[in-house]
Amino acid sequence: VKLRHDLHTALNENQFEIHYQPLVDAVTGRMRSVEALVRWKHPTRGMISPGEFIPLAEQTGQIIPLGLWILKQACIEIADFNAQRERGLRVAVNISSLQFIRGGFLDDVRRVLAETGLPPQLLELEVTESVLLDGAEPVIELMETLKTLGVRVALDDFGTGFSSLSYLRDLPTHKVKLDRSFVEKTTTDHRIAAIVQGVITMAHHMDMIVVAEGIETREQQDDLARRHCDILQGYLFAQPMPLADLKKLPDLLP
Ligand code: G
Ligand code: G
Ligand code: NA
Ligand code: MN
Repeated sequence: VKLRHDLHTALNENQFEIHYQPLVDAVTGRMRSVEALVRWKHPTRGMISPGEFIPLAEQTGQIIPLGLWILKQACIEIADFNAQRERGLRVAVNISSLQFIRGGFLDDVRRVLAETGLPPQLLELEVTESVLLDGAEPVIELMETLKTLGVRVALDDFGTGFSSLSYLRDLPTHKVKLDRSFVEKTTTDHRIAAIVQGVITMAHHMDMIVVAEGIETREQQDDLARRHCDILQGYLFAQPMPLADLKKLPDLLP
């Protein structure tokens, strides 16, 4: 109850910060993009996980201003990061379903890109299957419009919801992120391995890129690379980190 109240002042008092976790090319090992993950530095409780406060912000409606702040801050910071490099790093921002399906989101994206100068091609939005709960058509339309802007959409936590296959069929997404609950078990459970292989093959036939999340061991890295997964993400390569640390990171990981 207290936390819910604190959330209101947290934005005004600048208590949020964004950490970035690298995603690496499965073949070359090079960092190609980062995922923005919000953190709350609570004045008395210390770091609070988004797993705790994002659902709360969704309940209170605070997710709308908070989500906009995260989107803009991530674009500002990665545009700043890119100003010192030859090749642009892409940033993936998690978008709550409530934020994504709300009228006005498209305008927010356009405005943030214009204000921050980040090229649309360097912005990716991560949404989960739950964006479809209130109907697919407006979501498909929004994704098509984003695509014409040059902004990509990735389907996050793939495999944890239901009807995943029809979502894959209907949504104009560019990328699927295999949930880490699958990655965890590909090397030990042959049925999970079959699903993972099937999703990768299917996604490739639909010209989609596949990301495996939660890679923690060499064995998982080798296994997913052998299955032609395109991009890998996980503690094996790097934890989410503040922008200052990201700036010190080598291009080739680990
Ligand atoms: O970073 P961590 O593993 O603690 O994140 C926990 C959960 O919070 C994940 O499901 C992640 O997608 C979500 N999350 C992290 N950052 C953001 C964000 O900026 N916006 C939204 N909507 N969700 C986020
Ligand atoms: O729901 P989403 O996929 O956005 O969640 C991302 C969350 O997963 C982040 O909170 C991030 O900290 C966490 N994460 C990233 N890599 C790993 C990993 O290798 N292992 C585990 N257990 N969690 C990870
Ligand atoms: Na995500
Ligand atoms: Mn995920």
